[in-house]
Amino acid sequence: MKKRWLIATIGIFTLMIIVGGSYLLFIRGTMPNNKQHMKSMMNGGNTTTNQTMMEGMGHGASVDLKSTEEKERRLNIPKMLKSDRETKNSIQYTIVAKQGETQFFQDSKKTETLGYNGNYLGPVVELKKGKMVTIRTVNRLSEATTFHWHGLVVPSSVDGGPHQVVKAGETKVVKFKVKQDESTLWFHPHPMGKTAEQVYKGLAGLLYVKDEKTKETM
Ligand SMILES: [Cu+2]
Repeated sequence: MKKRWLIATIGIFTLMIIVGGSYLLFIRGTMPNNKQHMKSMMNGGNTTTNQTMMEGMGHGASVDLKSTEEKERRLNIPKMLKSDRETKNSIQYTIVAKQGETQFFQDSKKTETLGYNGNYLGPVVELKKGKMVTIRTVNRLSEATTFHWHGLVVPSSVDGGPHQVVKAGETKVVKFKVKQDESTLWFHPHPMGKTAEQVYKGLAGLLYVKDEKTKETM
């Protein structure tokens, strides 16, 4: 029981770091591009102060805001995952956990990362209340993983806890019905002793549950 809480706490902190980091990259990416805003900021104080302020908000790494890449960095908004097949009452997806490489800074070495259907992080998986969902989970990592649907109301037999291992190279199919109201959830691995590492290397994706009240804005 203690271990489960420990794993849950590590998972939540890791998510906070990923979300917080993305938000800071977003702030850094958009602010220098907003010339008017930037100009007024510069007029209101000296560059060093603003730069130090912005660096102080971040993760401590000193980044030269003058570099073009920093000025043009944009939040990497995850793509919607295309379904393999969709009918009125059912939808099918394929989610592949794989190794990849990501270059986080200009001139930096590429970092070994993990991702779902890509090099880093994962897509948005849209689910609709009342529909049967079939997900083909594919493990292309060199180690075991699981596919856990965090916050989704599903039977434990398909929830991808540490006991539902998908070995390296294996594919497993899970099926469940979406029974909850609209919500924003996420999916991530939950293997014994490896959850935190796999998540902070990039295995995390979004689940959007829609229902009849959901307002379509996209
Ligand atoms: Cu979780």
